[in-house]
Formats: sequence, C-alpha cells, structure tokens
Amino acid sequence: MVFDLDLIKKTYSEMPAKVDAARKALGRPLTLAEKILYSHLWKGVEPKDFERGKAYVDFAPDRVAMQDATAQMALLQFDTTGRKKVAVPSTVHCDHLIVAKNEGKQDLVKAVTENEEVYNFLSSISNKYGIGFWKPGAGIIHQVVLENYAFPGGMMIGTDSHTVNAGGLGMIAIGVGGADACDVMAGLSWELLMPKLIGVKLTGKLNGWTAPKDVILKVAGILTVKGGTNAIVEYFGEGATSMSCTGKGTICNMGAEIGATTSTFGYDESMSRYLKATGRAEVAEAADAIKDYLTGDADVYANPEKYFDKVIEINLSELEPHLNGPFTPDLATPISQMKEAAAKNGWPTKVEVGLIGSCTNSSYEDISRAVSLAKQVAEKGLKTKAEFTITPGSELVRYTIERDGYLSTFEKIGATVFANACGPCIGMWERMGAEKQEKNTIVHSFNRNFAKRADGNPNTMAFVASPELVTALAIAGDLTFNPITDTLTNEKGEQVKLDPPSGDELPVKGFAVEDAGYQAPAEDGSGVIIDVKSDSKRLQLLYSFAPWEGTDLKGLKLLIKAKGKCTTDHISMAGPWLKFRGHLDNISNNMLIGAVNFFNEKTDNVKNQLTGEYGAVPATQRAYKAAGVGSIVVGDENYGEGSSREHAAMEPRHLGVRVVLVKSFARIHETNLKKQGMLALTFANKEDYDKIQEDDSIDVIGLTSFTPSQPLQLVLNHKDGSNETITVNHSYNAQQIEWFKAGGALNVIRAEFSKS
Ligand code: MIC
Ligand code: SF4
Repeated sequence: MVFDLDLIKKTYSEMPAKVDAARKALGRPLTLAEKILYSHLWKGVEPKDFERGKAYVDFAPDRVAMQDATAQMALLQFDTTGRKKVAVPSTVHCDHLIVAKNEGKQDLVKAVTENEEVYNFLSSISNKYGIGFWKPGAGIIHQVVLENYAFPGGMMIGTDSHTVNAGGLGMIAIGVGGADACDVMAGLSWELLMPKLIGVKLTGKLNGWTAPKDVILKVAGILTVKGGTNAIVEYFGEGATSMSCTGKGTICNMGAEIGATTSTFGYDESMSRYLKATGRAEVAEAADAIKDYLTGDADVYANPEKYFDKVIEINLSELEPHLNGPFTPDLATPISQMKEAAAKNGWPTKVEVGLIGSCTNSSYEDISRAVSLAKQVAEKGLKTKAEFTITPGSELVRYTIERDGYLSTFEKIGATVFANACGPCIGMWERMGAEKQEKNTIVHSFNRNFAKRADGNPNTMAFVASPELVTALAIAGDLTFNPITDTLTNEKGEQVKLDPPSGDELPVKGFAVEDAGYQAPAEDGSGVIIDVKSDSKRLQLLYSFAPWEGTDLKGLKLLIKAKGKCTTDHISMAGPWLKFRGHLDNISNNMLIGAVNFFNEKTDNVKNQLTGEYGAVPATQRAYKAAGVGSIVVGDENYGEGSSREHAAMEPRHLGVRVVLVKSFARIHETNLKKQGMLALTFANKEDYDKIQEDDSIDVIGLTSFTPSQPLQLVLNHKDGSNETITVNHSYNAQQIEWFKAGGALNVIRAEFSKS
C-alpha cells in the first residue's frame, strides 16, 4: 500500500512551476534544498532571496511524524486547540518506551503491559484526530518513515531530532518540538530561520571496510557538534549517487549530531530502487517524471563555491573507517590511529559490548554486511569476544532478515536480538551490572554517545562506528583492532584476517512482512473519547501558562550556572524518565539534574539562595516557585544540543524559571523555549559568562520595549552589594515576541481559534 499517493502527486504537479518561479526570482540556479524549500512556501509568501541565517520564513510542510515519547506532549497540546482533525497527514510511532533486557519478544510483551495507559492514550487520540498509528514493535519512527512515507522533494517535520533521516530519500525533513508539530497539525504555517547551505561534494567510491557511516563520522569531526547549526547540508557528486538510499539515510540521520537543520541528497537511481523495493513503484515513476526538479541544478554542483555558504570535499576512495567518541559524537578517530589515541587518553580498550541497529543503521544492507563478518567467526575458527546485540529498525527489516537466515547467523555468535525499537540507544537498556558504574568501553552503530545515554552509567565510554566495524570490534573484543591491517588468533592458535564486509543493498527475494504493525485512524473520530485519569502518574492534561506580567523581570535568582556540555539529556534525562513524558509535573523532577554546577563541579547540587543550603536542582527550583521568586538558568555553548524533546523547555517553564541565558543555543531547543513563552537569551560578550556569581539576583531590563534585533540589558546584583550591567542578545521576531507576551505560542493559537 502506498500512503498518501495523492498528496505526493499533487506536490509533484505543482513543484516545477514553483521551482521555476523561485529560480526566476533569485535569478540563478538553485540547490536542491532551495528547490524544496521554495516549493513549500506558505500560501501567499512570494519567493525572494530570503537572507540565509537571518530571515524567518513561513513554510507548509507536507506531513508530520511523532514518536511516542514526544507525541504525548505534542498531542496533549493539539488536544487543546479545538481542531477536529489534523490538517496534514500525520503519524505516531511507538518505539522509545520499550526496554531492552532479555530479547525482543519478551521485552515487547513487558513494554505493552507497562505502558498500556500511554499506548491506549496515543492510539485513541490518533484515532480521534485522523493520525496513522504504528504500534509498539512496528519499528523506529525514522526507519518506518523511510520505508513508508518519505518521498523525494517532500517536506516533513517530526518531533524527534533524527527526523532528518528522511533526507536519504531526498526530502527536507526537520526535527522540531511538539509545539511546532501542533501548529502544522492545526493547519497553521511553520516558521523556520532560512537556513545557510553547506555543500558536501563526495568524490570516489566507498570500498572495503568503509561505509556511509564513515562519511558522517568524518563530517562530524570536521564541523563539530555545532558546525551545522541553522544550515542544511546537501550532499552531491559521484560518491553520493554511488551510495545506497539507506546509506544516504544514515548520513542524513547523523546530521542531527552536527546541529544541522537537516541534510539531503538529490533524487537518483538508488532512491528509485529503494522506493520500488518498498512497494512504492508509483512514487518512483512520479519522481522520474520531474527528476530534474528533485536534485540541484547542474551549475550548482559544477561550481558549488558560488552557491553554498561553505563547501567540503571528501574523497570516498581514501576515506578510512572511523570511531567517534567517547561522550561526544564529533571526536573522530580514524581506526588506524585508535591504538595511539586510546593509550593517550586512557580509554579502556577491551570492548564489552557491540551494539548494532537503531534508527541510524538498521537497513537491510547494514545487516547483511554485518552478517558477512559474523559468518567468518565459524568459518575462521574464531570466538566472539564481546557481547553483541541487534536492534532492528522495523518489523519489515526484522522479518526479512529472519527469513534470509541473518538472525540465526547472529545468534550463532551469541547475539541478542532486541525488539524493533530504540532500546539501548536511549537508555532503555537494562544492562546487567551498569549500576556498579565501572569504567568500560562499548561500541555501537547509533548516533549519540553522551554520558549515561546507553546504560545510565556515567563511566561507560561509547564509541560510534559503522555496523560493520562494530561487528568486527565485537568479534575482536578490542577497540584498537584495525581489521584492515591486523590479524586475530583463532582457536587453533593461527593468525587469521577478517575479509572485508560485503552484502546486498536490498533483499534479493524482496522485502516481506506478516504484520507491519499499522493501525489506520477512524474515518470519523469525533465520537472517540480520550481518557486521562486525574490520578495518573504518566499522563496529565496541560494547563495554560500565565502570560507575561507586562513589566521587566526583577530579582531573578540564579538557579544554576551550567558548566560545559549541557545537552537535552543533561536538562531532561531520558532512560527511566521516559515514562513521565506525558506528565509535566512528574517529569519536571528531572530538570537539569545532569548539568554540572559551575561553582562546585557537582551535578544536581545547587545553592538555594533563600536558605543558603545546597540541594537538588528540581527541589531548589520548586522552593523558589513556592516563594513566588523567578529564576534564571545560565549555560555554556550549544546549550540544549541533541534531542527535540520540548520537556527540556516545558519543565523550567512549569517550575517558574523565566530566563535561559547561554553562550549559544542548539536550534531546536531555542525554538522550544520561545514556543513555551520563556526568554532565551545569549551573551553579547561571551566572557560575561564569567561575571555571573553564585549568589546573583538578576534583573532583565528592556522587556516593555521588547523588539526584534534590539538587545536587552541584564543587571547582575552581586551579594556584596555591587552590580554590573551586561548586554544580552535575542533572536525573537515579532511573532515570537507575541508568544512571549501571551505566555506561550499555544495561548496565541487558542485565542485565535476561539475568535474564529
Ligand atoms: C534522541 O535520540 O535523543 C531521541 C530520544 O530520539 C530524541 C527525542 C526524545 O527525546 O524523545 C530526539 O532525538 O529528538
Ligand atoms: Fe530512537 Fe536512538 Fe533513533 Fe533517537 S536516535 S529515534 S532514541 S533509535
């Protein structure tokens, strides 16, 4: 079945005229990113040369995707908008709440029981509002979207930062907070800062041990975790077209790790093959008919420096396999340099566990290439040294790899097959012994490796690599094993070399599945009742946040000055806390518990200025709230990096934090703060971070004339009676200032709807 074929055909029928008009308005050839953006301008918005990195533009995305951990908040918000049905095709995917412990089937049964209330809520609210629902076990959102919904030239938003995965099928797919999704589902436009454009020219061809994953691991090393902020990365060149569609998906997926708005590739044969293999020959045919519109103009790719803000060139023929980590996805080490790097940094070289799969790397091709290594274990008389696990990305892939005997090959090397879900990638991994907090090394093919992310142990060092390399390192049990040059000792004491991986891009016998796990919504859902119990620990209906009081903010207490990396995992941890994603008050008990307090270098330990005592961050903030005192959070660079979870913005809002002041923000988190009516500010002079003292009371001056591009002033009232005034910047446009004044964007939507 092809979902929403009419929508795709309509998009394609309008695209040529829209792209031609944009080309004319800009008076130059267009990149693919521009073609997709300009053909999705909101009705009435005329194409013009919007200033990249400066202009806010309204768009009309074709569809919305949500996963269970973020859909709860997105749909609780949607439920308050008064709409009867979603305005664009939307889907919900149950993937984040399944704990990986024993093996897939058992773990799934347990998850279905434990999360029954949440799954029932999501299933019924989807049914009511016309949203497609993918049941637990169906697979991970991004894999299911790639297999069913993504289409070249389309535009999609999703409440998960790795929504960008669909760029592998030539889309502009962007991760957003639930409030943004709520706008689009409510039929409103979606606003985006016109992105800058980064071109990545891929020459040569992948070979031997190198995989698509290594392209993005290399790019992450070059651009770092913030190098892609507010930019779209467009890949092109012979190296791009020679790669599989799912390989392109892997590269786009991890664009989230460099902060990119999204990444994309032009439509090519690999995409056509993938569409056909996944039952969408009609989409491939329709795309073929307008194929020049679904890739960048020839002159752009011939002279990229003229059209992109930055160009990077990578020769795939020379690219080495990489291992990125620990604790950050941009610390890139080519495999040949790992021996030295591990020794220098004291990284434990014994690999305890190798984990493959996740939304990033669980395609048929990935699995078949990893299997080609697993097979060599028996053939060469080896023994796998580390534990090994697989999380398939979807039931379609799982069923097909089982049919083709791949799962049994993995099982022969002692592998555990977990459910088709996020599992260990998001801390939903009940790893035996993790509570001992021992220093140890794991390698995985996921995308993120922040502290505590996989198993909750702050001393687990996770290195990210291609599934092939993860498999080889698990067999060797050694982080410094370089399969290109090194040998392993087999059970007979002989030295053997692993042959380079090989595999099939797509299943020779075609994909197969018995029950993909989809539930279509009711035609008329108006009679469906959504039941949220008032004493529920997991779900809580939302209340409206209070509007701005109309004055400057005076006497805000410093809640925490966070030091160094402060990702959304530090602000609102996942793992065990995922179960409270639908209950704002309960999840607020994890607010900022992972952030390091600048003044004592401890986590979850800050000074309560009212009592002088040190305590947990959430409890301290609740004390301020009870006393009617506002507060401020101060942070470092790229604050809020990582997830799209808007809980990281809603929790401080709910507990009474008024301002988040940082050196720089990650894109999605900054928008989430604005949407929830918070003040998201940046230091005009980054050194002013040093002026913030532990006992400061802070005033925000200039709010009564809050205007786009006009900085605000902050008065730092120090404990010794002195004070200093510093300048802070903001990126609010006129509309976003309205959100702030109304107490949040949702209050604006509700007010507009009640008028209509
Ligand atoms: C992640 O990879 O961090 C997540 C869990 O998928 C998040 C979404 C979430 O926090 O629910 C993301 O990437 O947006
Ligand atoms: Fe799930 Fe991990 Fe992918 Fe996020 S990155 S969607 S947690 S598999």
